[in-house]
Amino acid sequence: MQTRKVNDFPKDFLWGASSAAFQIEGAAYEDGKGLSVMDVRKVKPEICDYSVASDHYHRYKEDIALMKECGLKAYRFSIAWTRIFPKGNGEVNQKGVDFYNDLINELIRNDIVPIVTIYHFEYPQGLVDQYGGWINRRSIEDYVNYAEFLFRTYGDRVKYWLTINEQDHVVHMPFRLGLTDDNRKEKEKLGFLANHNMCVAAALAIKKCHEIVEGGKIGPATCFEMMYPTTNNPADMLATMDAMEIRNYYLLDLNCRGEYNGTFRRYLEDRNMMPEIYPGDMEAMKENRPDFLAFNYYYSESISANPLDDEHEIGDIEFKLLPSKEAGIYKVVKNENLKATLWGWEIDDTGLQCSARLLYDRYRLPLLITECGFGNKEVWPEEGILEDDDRIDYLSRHIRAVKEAMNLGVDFIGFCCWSFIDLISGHSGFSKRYGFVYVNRDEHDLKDMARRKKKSFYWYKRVIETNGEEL
Ligand code: BGP
Repeated sequence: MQTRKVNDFPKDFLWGASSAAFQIEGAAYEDGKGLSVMDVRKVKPEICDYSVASDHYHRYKEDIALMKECGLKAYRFSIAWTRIFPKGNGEVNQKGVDFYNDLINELIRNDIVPIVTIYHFEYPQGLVDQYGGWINRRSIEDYVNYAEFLFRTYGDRVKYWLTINEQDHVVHMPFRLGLTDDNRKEKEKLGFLANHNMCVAAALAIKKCHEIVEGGKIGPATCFEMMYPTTNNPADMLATMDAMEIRNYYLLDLNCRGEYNGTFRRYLEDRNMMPEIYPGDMEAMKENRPDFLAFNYYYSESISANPLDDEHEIGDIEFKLLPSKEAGIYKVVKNENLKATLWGWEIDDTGLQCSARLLYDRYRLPLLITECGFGNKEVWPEEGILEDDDRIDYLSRHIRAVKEAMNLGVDFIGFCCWSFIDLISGHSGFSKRYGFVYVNRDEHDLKDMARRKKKSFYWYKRVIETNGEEL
């Protein structure tokens, strides 16, 4: 809806940026850190591994000084579970504990609010080796103990906590559970078992946070893919509603309402994928509601009906990393109205406004954008600075979408761009950059790792200075 006036951002809006430990820190084998599933994952030879990343572990002070210069109000980062508990449980690694104490103190000294993700993809390989990881009930206790340790150690200074990053992606990507990539159909079933255990674990961590951290706020950080019916054929609308339930809302309904919604329950039962629910599981979720809902938003999807045919039966799924086609339910198709990034992610700021309004309508929780950004191939020019106008355009539109959603009553806490400095992409190594600050390294040539401010750095600084007036 267009209105005569669009309200300003509130004064305490958290202008921030995001990262994840394994993508930024490096020092993967230093100071007692244990191995995570990301460390042991075999990457394609043309792509770098996570061992050095952006070397933030050694250069965090320099990076925080740049954040301060840019005017960041908040920094969302994750704690590497295996720096704290190298095997996932048992002995604590003091050097890891010290690192995050130093990082948090440095942020606070620079007036930057720390927002901490407890677990961002890097599940301890030790727990997979001990008992299979998330697919075993024992995982619940180990996650809760780890979270409790963080609350007791850092909770005096960290007031914003995120339980699990993109649990929905973990569910559908076996390697993130420490499982092999073969037999994806069977892995879907295990994924939903892991999902249940993660939901119980997150709910119990919320309880602990509320008990331990004075003034603490905690919520999930999900990935929300806005979905549109491709045509006005009612069958496409139905397919879109189904896809939204089984790809987006299934998890948030568990996290925020403590329920398996009707469509999702039927979906799981029909495919013999319903996990066993133990006494107290659903109560734990119902009784421990998050304080806010964080979400990562990059693109939208166009959905068409996908009726069963002679070649496909119920349960047949095709993946493009995530499920992209399910027989008898839906398929993702190209949206002819949108441009896309080099990786085919369709750029859609309107989709962000739609997502925010749908989420706020359904859960009535304050929202926080924990990731939003534009990945690109970039080379620092011989003269001048890198002019990343596409990134500026992308972010400017998406921030405006948040402003417009707020104008219509949606409650937002802040906006964290992905990312502040260049870091390793989840699937495309160092060739897909997201930062306001260029890190001088290539896929395999580490060069000098110097930090260089791109044009977007100055743009974001101005956005923050004007509290979103100048976009
Ligand atoms: C999200 C993850 C991040 C980050 C981002 C960009 O799914 O939470 O860790 O990687 O996506 O994705 P990519 O790096 O694949 O472009």
